[in-house]
Amino acid sequence: MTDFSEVERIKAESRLLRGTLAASLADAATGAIAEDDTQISKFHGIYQQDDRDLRAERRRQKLEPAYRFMIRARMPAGICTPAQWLALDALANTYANGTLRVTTRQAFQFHGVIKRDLKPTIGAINEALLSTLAACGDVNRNVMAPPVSALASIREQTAAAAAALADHLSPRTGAYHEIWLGGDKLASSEAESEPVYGATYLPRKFKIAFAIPPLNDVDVHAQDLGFIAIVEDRELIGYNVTAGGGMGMSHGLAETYPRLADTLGFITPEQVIPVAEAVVTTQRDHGDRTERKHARLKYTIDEHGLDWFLAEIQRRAGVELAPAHEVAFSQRGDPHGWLEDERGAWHYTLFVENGRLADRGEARQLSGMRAIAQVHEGEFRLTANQNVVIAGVSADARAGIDALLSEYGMIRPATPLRLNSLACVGLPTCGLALAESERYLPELIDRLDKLLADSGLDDEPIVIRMTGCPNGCARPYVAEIGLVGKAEGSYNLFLGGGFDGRRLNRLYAENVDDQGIVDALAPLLADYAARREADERFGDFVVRAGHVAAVAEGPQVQQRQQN
Ligand code: SRM
Ligand code: SF4
Repeated sequence: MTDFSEVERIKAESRLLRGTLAASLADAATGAIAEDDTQISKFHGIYQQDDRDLRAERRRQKLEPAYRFMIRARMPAGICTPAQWLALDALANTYANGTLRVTTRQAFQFHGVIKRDLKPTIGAINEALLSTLAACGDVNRNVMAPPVSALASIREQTAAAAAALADHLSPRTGAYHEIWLGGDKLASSEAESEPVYGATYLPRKFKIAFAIPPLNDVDVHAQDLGFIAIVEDRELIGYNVTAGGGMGMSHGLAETYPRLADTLGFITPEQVIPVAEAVVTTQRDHGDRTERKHARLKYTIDEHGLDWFLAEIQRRAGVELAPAHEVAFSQRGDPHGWLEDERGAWHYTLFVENGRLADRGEARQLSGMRAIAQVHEGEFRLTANQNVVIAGVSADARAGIDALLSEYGMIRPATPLRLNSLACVGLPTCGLALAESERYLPELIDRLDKLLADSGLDDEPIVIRMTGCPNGCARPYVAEIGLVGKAEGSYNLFLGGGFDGRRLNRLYAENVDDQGIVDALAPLLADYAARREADERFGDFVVRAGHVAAVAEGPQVQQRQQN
């Protein structure tokens, strides 16, 4: 295995994800787990981190870093019940840092859990009938599907398909039950098998989303595999299949790049699972296991060519894909506030800035959601835009929800720019962050809002996204304004992404600080206000006006960023 990456060795020796995790958890001499286990724990939904705000001081005091763990609970299509919400909320306060974090993949994260509290936290998540298994790691991650659609039955069908697919692609190892839930130890893992993944799982993470046009809230073209619902006469007739999307890149490594998915063709709803399995096993067998930075499906497709890839999928699935249908996307943001669906059920989308549910002064979104969960009879759905939908409210129950939203100060005035903003977690928990993200974007938006107001653009829903490093967790390369951390206080500014998520943006300015961002955007926004055409989006304008170079439109677009 000499050519294989170190993580491949760790997986191969892990006995289907056991590693030495049990011993690591029992070791009271350190707040950390063994180094190899930090890779294996990801498959169990756990990341070892340390509080980076405390690093220097801990070092000065000659203490080990303040090790804390992030736990991710996955939920296909972002759906959970009020009882599950209450269980997670209790854990946030008992074992985590008193906040709940909604992620850009419709999942929940807990931050700040110490080692000895991992077991009770994971036990309680499972008691609530949720799981952290495969929330991270080289496997299929949380499967996304739209949380709201005026077409209730189509939403239901895509959510059910997402759940079935998540189940089908879930690891089969008994390690999770054994380590976290007191399940019986197997004498040997040889009795077990991973029918889809095999003993070394995938070369890298793998991501799937369902979308219902015209809403592209899940950024379907940024996913390894996408299913775009095709609806005729209000009936779901099947899906366009897309493959090869991904955001991650590394500064200074030109062979890494964000890429939008290609469209492969059309399939019927019954063909979703065989086609998905064919894509996953193709990536399992042909993905790069020597270099993790080059191991995502997007690179496998670029190496082997799209024709080869399509032929391989069709052969493995025993399915011939039909020509894709025309689709148009016109919106990516969530429909904030109340929305009624075709069956007369009401859904309230609550804006949660950067996904952090917390109590801050009079704005008590965490407590407010707890109060709502105590009376709500429908369900909750997390959105890929880091918001929460209080779903399935009867007309009679609306007033009660409204009263709680206002009692807990949960609705704060927010401009369209803020409502269309996303920031990844970044500092202080993310070990890969080069710059602030979640803690900084709200302030920057205050300043940009002033610029927009000065140019009479306060009603413009410009999509702005920030990440603390180039990995792209808030999908910044499909934003109209993308800010990607390079170093403390310094960002690369990308402009010109398509409003519909179907065009990558371009690098516009490097290493800009707070004032540099404002200075770079001020003349562009003024020009936009002066010269834009009717209904022209900012991302389209900067391309048309020549502020950034044009890139090809359409699903096959691919752009290698300048580094
Ligand atoms: Fe991510 C790694 C947070 C969505 C691309 N991501 C990380 C880690 C786990 C850092 C690490 O490896 O040590 C971050 C934990 C931070 C923390 O303290 O919580 C992290 N990623 C997140 C979340 C929480 C961002 C958020 O603010 O919501 C999202 C959790 C999603 C979930 O529930 O599963 C999150 N990450 C994404 C997305 C968006 C998406 O999935 O649609 C992407 C871009 C799409 C893609 O995968 O290409 C993304 N994360 C990455 C990458 C780059 C992967 C690559 O191909 O290069 C890394 C780094 C890695 O894997 O080595 C990464
Ligand atoms: Fe961390 Fe980078 Fe992802 Fe932000 S984009 S959460 S800084 S890995």
